[in-house]
Amino acid sequence: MGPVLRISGHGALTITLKGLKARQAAALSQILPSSKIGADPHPAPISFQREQSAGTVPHEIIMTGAPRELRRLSLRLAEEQRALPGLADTFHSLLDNYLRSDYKINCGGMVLDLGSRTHVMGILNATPDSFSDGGRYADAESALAHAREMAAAGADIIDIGGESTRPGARPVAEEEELRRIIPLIERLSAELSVPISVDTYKSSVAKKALAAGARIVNDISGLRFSPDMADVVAGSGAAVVIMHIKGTPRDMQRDPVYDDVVGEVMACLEEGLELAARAGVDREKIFIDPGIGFGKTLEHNLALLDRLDEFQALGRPIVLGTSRKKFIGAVLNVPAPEQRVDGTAATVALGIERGARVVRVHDVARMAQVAKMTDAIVKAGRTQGNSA
Ligand code: HH2
Repeated sequence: MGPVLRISGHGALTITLKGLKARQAAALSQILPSSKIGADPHPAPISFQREQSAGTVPHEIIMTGAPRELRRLSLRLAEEQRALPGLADTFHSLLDNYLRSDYKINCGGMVLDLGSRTHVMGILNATPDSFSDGGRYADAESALAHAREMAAAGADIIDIGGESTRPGARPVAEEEELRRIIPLIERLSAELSVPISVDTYKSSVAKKALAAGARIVNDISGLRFSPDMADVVAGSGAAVVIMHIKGTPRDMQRDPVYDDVVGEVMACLEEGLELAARAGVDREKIFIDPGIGFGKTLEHNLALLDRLDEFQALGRPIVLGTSRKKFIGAVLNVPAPEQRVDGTAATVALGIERGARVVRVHDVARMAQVAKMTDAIVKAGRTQGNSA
């Protein structure tokens, strides 16, 4: 029998440093080969690649290595403060954020331990026109029954919405949105032991929902559509989901264009985090969400999913909302949303592997199983020593 060769991409991370000045790139190039040295008898080396750029063009360095080796490199960089000021801190916090999984979110007094397992957010659309389940839970009794059923099936959060934000949807008047959701929030927050989240971008609705017992504000506009939404959240002690959208539900699917969809969505979420910070929202209460289907083509959605792990660099837990969405129907050629459950399962499993900590889904019982199975696999990988 000949030699056995094995290769695996598992456990290696790639860090790209852009915009370096020539002397910084030169200083880093000096350090990088020597960062192979370590106490480990079989250190995984850091490989690096320096983009050759002429004159004043910023340099780029791409490093690939095991998390433990990159951590060692960050210590080595700290010794080079003079040549590379601030780089060690940035590098260190980037790694910390990327590898962090111990999030505990205090939602108005109820704590979600996201480090223990992936959490499932069950969708309750109290609307006549949602893309997948519009009209099914428009009357209070069926909505309450469905929420109870989702909680019993393993939902960790119940997300209640009174306005569809599907592509092309028109806004609903505030009074109508309140009429649809407030009685449900009052009943369910008193009855269930899981937090209730309110899916709204209107600060006036969020305020009343929080008073009625909601503990999370899920804002598809990332605090942008209502100027005082961040203030409402800050003053309440509630947690908040900052989601990315390009445009408004009405116009978002009219030919959305990005140069670099992941980079642009990340930058927008970062701005949302800054906006929240300025209003005094506790950063430890914030979830981020790339907003699958909100101003994105099929290719954009697939790229966001494939590179979802990059959002971990923002240091906040990722919510992923792919459930039954149109891009799944486009890939599988399945027009009926309720027949997109297997496709949803694929996105949930892959999303968790890429770092999603909360999955927002219609089919709670089935996706809770998918999440549990995926968690077990991911955990097995971690205990085999891929962590830093
Ligand atoms: N997607 C929808 C609504 N709210 N919130 C977050 N955080 N992430 C999402 O991806 C997301 C969301 C759209 O789905 P749905 O509620 O099922 O449909 P509709 O807007 O038609 O009610």
